[in-house]
Amino acid sequence: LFFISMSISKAQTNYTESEVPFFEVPNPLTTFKGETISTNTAWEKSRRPELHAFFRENVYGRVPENLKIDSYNILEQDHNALNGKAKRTQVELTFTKNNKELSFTILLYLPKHVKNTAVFLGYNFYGNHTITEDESVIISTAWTDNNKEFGIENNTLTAASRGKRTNRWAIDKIIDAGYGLATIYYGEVDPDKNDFSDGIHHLLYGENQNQPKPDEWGSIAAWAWGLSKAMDYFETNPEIEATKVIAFGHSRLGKAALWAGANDQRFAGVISNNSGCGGAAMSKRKYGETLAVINQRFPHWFCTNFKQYNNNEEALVVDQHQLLALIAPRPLYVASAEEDRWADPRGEFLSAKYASSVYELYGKKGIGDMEMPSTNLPIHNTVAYHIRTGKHDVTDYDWEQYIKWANIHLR
Ligand code: GTR
Repeated sequence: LFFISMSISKAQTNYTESEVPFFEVPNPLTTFKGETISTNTAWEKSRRPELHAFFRENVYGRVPENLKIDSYNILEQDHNALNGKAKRTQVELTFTKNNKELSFTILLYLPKHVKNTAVFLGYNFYGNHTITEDESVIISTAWTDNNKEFGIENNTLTAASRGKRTNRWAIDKIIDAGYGLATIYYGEVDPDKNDFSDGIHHLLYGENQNQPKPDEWGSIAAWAWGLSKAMDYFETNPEIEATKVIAFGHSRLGKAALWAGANDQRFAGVISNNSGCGGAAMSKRKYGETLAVINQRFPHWFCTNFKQYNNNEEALVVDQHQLLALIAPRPLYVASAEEDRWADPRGEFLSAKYASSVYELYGKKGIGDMEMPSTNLPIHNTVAYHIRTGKHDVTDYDWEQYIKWANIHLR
């Protein structure tokens, strides 16, 4: 089924730059009523709120109620993890509402030689146990997609996939650089399927409600919510410098990280790794994945209201660079990969570029140039960007850049 739907969508996919339609880029600094914004105070008072509200009600969907952590429970802890250089904690957060319950587990590694640690926080796709060979990492019992490569059958995670994604998580580099790493299996917050009877959504339904209302959260907003709840926990943990937590995410989880950073200004920065359509890439370019395609294949990701823009990008009064602008003045890193045309690398770059006018209101350096930098030649301003060689993935090269950039802008 996957291949059939891929071939249908690929057939309609535009990968030719000269066929990108002409459109006017919605100006982050002009309000919906046409007023010009020229100070950061005016941005924060009028423009930022109206843009944020637009994305909340028409793109990702609003969170019906802000649940607090009911309890947190340290499931496991080891002061000599990763050959003695890190402290490992596995902490479970539990939420209850309407006699229903949801729990998810944060796997946290903190370098032993650093106090008040800055942390990279990001979801993983196939369970915390996939990101490391560390035998003590608990295997999630949450629903997962079947995957032959990872030996996943019956939608259940097993030890067969332990360590299968170590390539995407440069844990040693992160710890050696003095940062902590926190990760969560995204399926524990909301299983990634078009089914709203599970995950966090169903805890918050009103009477007779069985799916979110048109302006209420899809899965991306639910995942973003989970990152904020992890932040609630970090604020209670004295070993973590909660004012220095960077939300990180790859692909769909990069979309979630961006939305988390836009919603929750406690995040010190955001890294979008190959987030593409509905993430960093500009929708109006219709290059690679389009709104119609993403909303068809993943009807549960965005809110129902967003579907009115399928094959109708012209009607959008915003574009994704304005999502990025909501993160200003905090450091923002947008990363692309050369072969990842589906995610529209140029559209991701232009988004970072067009968000930069808002950063400049704060005296921060964004992306100055309209030309993309050469491959593997990163720009490490407050708004950072690189395009590396290779495919849709997270590599050591990516992490090396994130660490260098965090050293400049977070320390
Ligand atoms: C693709 C989807 C992309 C991206 C990716 C991923 O199938 O079309 O938008 O989110 O999945 O998350 O790996």
